[in-house]
Amino acid sequence: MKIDAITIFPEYFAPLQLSLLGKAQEGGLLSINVHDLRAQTKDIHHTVDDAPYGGGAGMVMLADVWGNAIDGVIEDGSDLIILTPAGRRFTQEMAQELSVATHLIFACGRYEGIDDRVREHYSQQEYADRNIRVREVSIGDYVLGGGEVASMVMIEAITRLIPGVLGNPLSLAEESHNEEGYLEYPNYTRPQEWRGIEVPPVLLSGNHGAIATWRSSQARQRKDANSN
Ligand code: JF8
Repeated sequence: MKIDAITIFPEYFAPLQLSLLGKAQEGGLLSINVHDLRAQTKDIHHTVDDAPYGGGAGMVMLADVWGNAIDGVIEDGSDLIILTPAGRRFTQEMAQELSVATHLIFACGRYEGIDDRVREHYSQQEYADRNIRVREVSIGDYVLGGGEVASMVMIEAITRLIPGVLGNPLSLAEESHNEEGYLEYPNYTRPQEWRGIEVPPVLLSGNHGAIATWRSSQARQRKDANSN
């Protein structure tokens, strides 16, 4: 999988070179390239924004600068992901869908976001004919200062599903047993007693049936207790 992220703050993406993602890139399973949007500007002030038509607070990012940046990376089969609080909610299901993509482009806006003609342009039939899909995505119902952190959340959730990127492939097989794709029961490791609190005895019983039953019951209780 190839990932291109376009941003006015490339330094935000430094953590993607660490840990398992760094290893995956060294191994050639994955390549992540971060692009400075300002490299596409032609004026002396490297302008990326302007006041909104119709008035209102804040600034809107320029369609032409974004168009030039995206044109520089887009190819047949690309998925163009535009981060916006108004987008479709990012879920584990969407992560699974995107984990089989060949090329993801993350457009990370700032200010009041990107001129909507960018979304409209790359949604046109000529791009659809090249198997290019545009999605507006939000990672959740809260307001961030820009798309950078949201895109890193998505990159972590998506890339860990690529075979060989996650350290331990068995944990993925186990995850697939529940539809949400994560383990929701409480976990324990040594010591057996810590600050007067014992590990639940069933986990030491060696009875794998009883352990599975206890874990699903705990998962249910925990889900109920945390349901909004
Ligand atoms: C932004 C550009 C977002 N869940 C989310 N909350 N806020 C954002 C977001 C994304 C892009 C921009 N402000 C300016 C906020 C996502 N994804």
